[in-house]
Amino acid sequence: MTMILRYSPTSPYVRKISVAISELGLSGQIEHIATDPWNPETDLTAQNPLGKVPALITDSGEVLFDSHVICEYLDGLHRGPRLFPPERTARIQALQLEALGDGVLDAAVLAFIETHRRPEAHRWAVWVSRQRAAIDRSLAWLTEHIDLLGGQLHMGHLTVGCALGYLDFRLADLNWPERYPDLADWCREFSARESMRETIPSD
Ligand SMILES: N[C@@H](CCC(=O)N[C@@H](CS)C(=O)NCC(=O)O)C(=O)O
Repeated sequence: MTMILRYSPTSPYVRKISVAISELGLSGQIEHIATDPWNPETDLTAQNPLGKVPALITDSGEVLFDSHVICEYLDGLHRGPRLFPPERTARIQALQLEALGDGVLDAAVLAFIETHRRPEAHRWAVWVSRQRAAIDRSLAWLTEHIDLLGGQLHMGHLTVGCALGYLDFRLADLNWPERYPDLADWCREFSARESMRETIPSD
């Protein structure tokens, strides 16, 4: 069985998939197609109407997006412990943490685009501050709920790990590890996983 992952190497949402693939032992079943979603000529839009990566083409030709849906699909293809726990309370906790990690990523991507991609004359400082404030509140929330980051690996842990990694990659000036040392300790330990080490983003 071979699936195709349309990816960009710096996308943190793609990193979620790559970490999941590694953790689930599915690496041998995935072919990769590098895709620049910002290229106006891209054929990605024919497969994902949103024009975003990641997109996964299953072995039956079905196209799946976004990162949550793809991970849930991959989680149904193996026999090991689930990234999406079946038991209700554990599942809601995992989904909640995944939503928080995705929200941090959304805010970080918006702030990065506003600061580095938008023409200078059109940049809106209030918008950037709003995104950075959302990130800060989320890191404070994670620190208050640090216990949720323990236990059996699930999708929430994986997404928070990718989100914190993206902050280091794109918003290093936030200096978040200094301000949230408990979270930084967790992140250091989590980032030592093989799946995280083999997916470190670079330009
Ligand atoms: N919610 C989506 C977000 C995907 C996303 O925003 N991907 C970015 C790359 S980091 C993208 O393709 N952006 C192109 C665009 O917004 O047009 C997911 O979880 O997969």
